Amino acid sequence: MSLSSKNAALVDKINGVKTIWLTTHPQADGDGLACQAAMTSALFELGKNVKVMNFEAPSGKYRFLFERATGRKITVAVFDADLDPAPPDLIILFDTNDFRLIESMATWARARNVPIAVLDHHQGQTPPETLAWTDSEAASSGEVLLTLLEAMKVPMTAAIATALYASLVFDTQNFRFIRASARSHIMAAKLLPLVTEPEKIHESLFANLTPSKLGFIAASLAAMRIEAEGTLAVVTLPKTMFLRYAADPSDSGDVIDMALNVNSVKIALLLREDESGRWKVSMRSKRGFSVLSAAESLGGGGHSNAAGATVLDADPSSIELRLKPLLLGEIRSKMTS
Ligand SMILES: [Mn+2]
Repeated sequence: MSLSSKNAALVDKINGVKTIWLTTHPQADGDGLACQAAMTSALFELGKNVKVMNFEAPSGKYRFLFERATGRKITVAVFDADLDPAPPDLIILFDTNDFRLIESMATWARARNVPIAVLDHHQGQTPPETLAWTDSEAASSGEVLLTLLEAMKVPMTAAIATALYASLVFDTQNFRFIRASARSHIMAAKLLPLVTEPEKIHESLFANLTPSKLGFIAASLAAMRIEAEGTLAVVTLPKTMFLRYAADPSDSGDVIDMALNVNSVKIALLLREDESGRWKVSMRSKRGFSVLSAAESLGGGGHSNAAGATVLDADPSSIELRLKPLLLGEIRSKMTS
């Protein structure tokens, strides 16, 4: 395989340095974290000093990646510019190319001349001077990382294969979102001979309900309204709901996913109170319907099928009242077109 000059430059850089941090976007998910676990094992093989440096501790369902996926313990540190840690020679950012998401680290690194390389599968351009290994046709960052590790001729170990397999099943949601390509399945076929208990990975990522979380989901679904001839799902989750069930804010992701699994629902709207009077608005839509401009109307952003905003000093019914005409307008215009 011949490498583009940009890809070759990243390989040279990794080979030439000693200390590397691996980071990913805040509210890290199974793709970014699994890439970090796989890359840590790979860099251990190459004799590098590696540190996973994130913006929060990984949530419980992802911890297995750092416990089981390697023979050596992986330390996951939380970045704090004020502590001014000893700078590494290189930082690799996984699963996003948006430096605004890691602004505190990017600013800190720039002042210390630490380069940040990108390994990602999202749309978007990295600046020409940025070291990068990207493929926007890949269904997961893990798939992109596998090509890097193959190019670097890193021997495939059980630890690396297990973590890459976790990235793959997470980001494709069990091979559902494969971008109409066989690449995810081909990758799985390559990795599986080295993955001892693949079903355990599926269990950790997807079958991680607890009785209290089930209670939270049941109460959230009971509070959900399905309106406009079944096309719009709306759910409001006050902070008290999270406290009652000891639920994590990220647990609301399962609720909005379920709303969109209703066959008639085109758009799902979730309002979550993070602090008193501070509401996180999340919207999801089926293919062909966009929630981006509704999010932008509240000063937020995202992309066509998943967007959101944070609204301060508001009550949920007034937010809903502002959004509903936009969302219903979107549903009507796309359903009649
Ligand atoms: Mn991803």
